[in-house]
Amino acid sequence: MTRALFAADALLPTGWAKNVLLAWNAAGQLVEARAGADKPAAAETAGGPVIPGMPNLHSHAFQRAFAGLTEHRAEQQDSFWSWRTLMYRFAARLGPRQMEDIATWLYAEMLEAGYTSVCEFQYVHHDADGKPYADDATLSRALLRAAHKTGIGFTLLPVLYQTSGFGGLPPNEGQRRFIRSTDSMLRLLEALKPACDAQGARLGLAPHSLRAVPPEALREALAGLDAIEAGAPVHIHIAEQTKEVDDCIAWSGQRPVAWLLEHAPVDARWCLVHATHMDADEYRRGARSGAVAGLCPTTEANLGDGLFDFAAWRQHGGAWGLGSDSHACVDAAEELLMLEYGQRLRTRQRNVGATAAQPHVATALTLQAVQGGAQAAGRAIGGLAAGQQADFVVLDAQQLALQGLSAPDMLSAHVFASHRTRAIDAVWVAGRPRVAAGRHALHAEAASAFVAARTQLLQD
Ligand code: NGQ
Ligand code: ZN
Repeated sequence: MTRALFAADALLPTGWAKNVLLAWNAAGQLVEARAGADKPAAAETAGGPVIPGMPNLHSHAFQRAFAGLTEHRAEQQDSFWSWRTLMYRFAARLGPRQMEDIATWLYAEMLEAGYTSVCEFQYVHHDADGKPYADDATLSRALLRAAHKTGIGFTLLPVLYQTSGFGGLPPNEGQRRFIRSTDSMLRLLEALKPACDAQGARLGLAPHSLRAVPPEALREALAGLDAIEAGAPVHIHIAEQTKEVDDCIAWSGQRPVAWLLEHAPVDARWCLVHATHMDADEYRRGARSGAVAGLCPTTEANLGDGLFDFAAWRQHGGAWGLGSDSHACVDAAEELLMLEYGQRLRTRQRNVGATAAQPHVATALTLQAVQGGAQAAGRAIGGLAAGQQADFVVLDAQQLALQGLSAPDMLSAHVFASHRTRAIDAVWVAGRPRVAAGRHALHAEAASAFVAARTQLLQD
């Protein structure tokens, strides 16, 4: 079995290096990532530059089957909230088989697109009537199976959801499949823990948002979580829409991020998903808390959320990573492109994502997003270094956009000059090849099961 790969060029945490030998153990963990190495006779040579696999820190898998279906006017002035009404309607009929088939195709797509792990923010818990399944963990287990089949690394974040708005507003009809008590949430985590451990997945908790989780429940859930999985990741949607900010101020006198920082022990285990609308003080305190900002550039654009102030966050040393969220787009390179372009449009400058240490935007952004994504996932997937999992992507040096370029320019071309084509040759997770010649082994069968599931869901 292959346990080593030799690369003429590889992106290490410190930057691009030449003649890199990647070697890993039977558990799929890198034991070395050494530059200036000689190629061992037995090692395979990568067909192009090797970059670290991108962790995807935010996914609602079932929404992949809904992508593209709300791009027409439904109200005089469509918004995030009118999209959400349609999304709830779509989610209302989803069953376990469809969940598994949609997620299997999605995770295969993710692997083909350069993501090697995913954090699944899983909130559809109950059956179509809102009653718990006989096995309460049914839909979460469907996602675990999909991850296992495709080989993608996994962090499962069961979602706590109790109210429809700040101040304890009762949930609405469209939310009936999401609702559970804090106690039943903790029991669900206990039930899922052995299944996660068995496949090397990390278990965490996602209080959906301050809209959906009252302060008391947030406190109790966090206290209970540590008894089940100490230090587990905690992800929350925060300040995505200005209405959410206004409602939070009306309820508490504070903006959502400010409220959270004051009332919860926000630190490096936290992922603040979206955090789109913050004032200067929230940027400073949020970044310094050590939490990861979970940026989902294409979904945030698709839903009309607004633009995160990337410079303000990074100025205070803020960690960040990428999520594909609603999966309007499933492509790590396109998320980087959208992030950088949003900031260029916002600041009327170029190469906003570059840093003092790393002038190439795609390289600088990739390294930071891998770090932040690994932190949010709560797994050792932080890049090409000993002790991290052997998760990596081999770019296709033969792709027209890349041919004849230096390694940093090949990554730039992958992100900025090859949209809607793929410049990925191979993808490895935990030292196992999952994508070869651009295709996942399950590509064909997973694609037809996905289309069948979507067709069922759209029939009435
Ligand atoms: C979600 N998605 O949970 O799927 C949310 C919409 C909500 C995004 N925020 C629902 N992108 O936030 O209430
Ligand atoms: Zn989300």
